Amino acid sequence: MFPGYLNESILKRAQEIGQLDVRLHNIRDYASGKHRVTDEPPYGGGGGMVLKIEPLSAALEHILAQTTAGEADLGTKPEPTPVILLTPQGRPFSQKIAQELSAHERLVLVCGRYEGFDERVRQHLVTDEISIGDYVLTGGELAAMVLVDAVTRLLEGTLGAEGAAESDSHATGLLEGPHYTRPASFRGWDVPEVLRSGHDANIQQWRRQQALRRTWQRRPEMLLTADLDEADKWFLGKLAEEQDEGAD
Ligand code: 6GU
Repeated sequence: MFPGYLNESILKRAQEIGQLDVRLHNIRDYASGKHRVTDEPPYGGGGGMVLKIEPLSAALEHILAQTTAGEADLGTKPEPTPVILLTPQGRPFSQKIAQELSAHERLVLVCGRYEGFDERVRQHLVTDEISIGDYVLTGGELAAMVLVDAVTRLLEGTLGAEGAAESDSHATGLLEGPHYTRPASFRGWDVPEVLRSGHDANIQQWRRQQALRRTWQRRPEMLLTADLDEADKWFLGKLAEEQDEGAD
């Protein structure tokens, strides 16, 4: 399920430059008995299958004992290694959480394709639970890849010339404003004059105001926690006035 996405573009480059090392482990390999059973019906009945604790415990024990490429850094990075269960019941994933996680030398992501996990997994084996949104996926794998992607692009050197993570939507607490490239006019649809003016201060101001405008229009609640200066607040006041006038 993972190699296709891992072997393209930025995640591929991150591995080539030694910033990302993904190791896949099949929980079944840690299950005992001829049939290597990893799931069973729940105590008390009720249908569905539940991930057993022993194979996951054995897998985690093995994985946490492994060394990482950046082993020397382990002592200097936040510890202990987060062991993250991907589940719709987890805390909602966000850019802020991606930033927190990117400080760790190593992350362990636990994906299940089960009705549920034995509750003792939550209580004793994992340190965190994360959801990528309020909808249900058939398994945690896609969610794990979402997390790997969002964290990897924050690591030094991964974006190269392609972009700066600092100005991304959400990184600043605001949505990004619009971008344009050539041609200056297409079917009479023109690029805003200010962007072609070469006047850097005006361009920076315009970009900031566009980011504020877009956030105001689409995700106004983000403005409550964004880092805003006096000029930003003045501009938002103007947007509010515009809206009031429109309502008349
Ligand atoms: Cl992390 N896992 C599953 N199975 N479904 C989800 C999810 C995770 N986040 C949102 N839906």
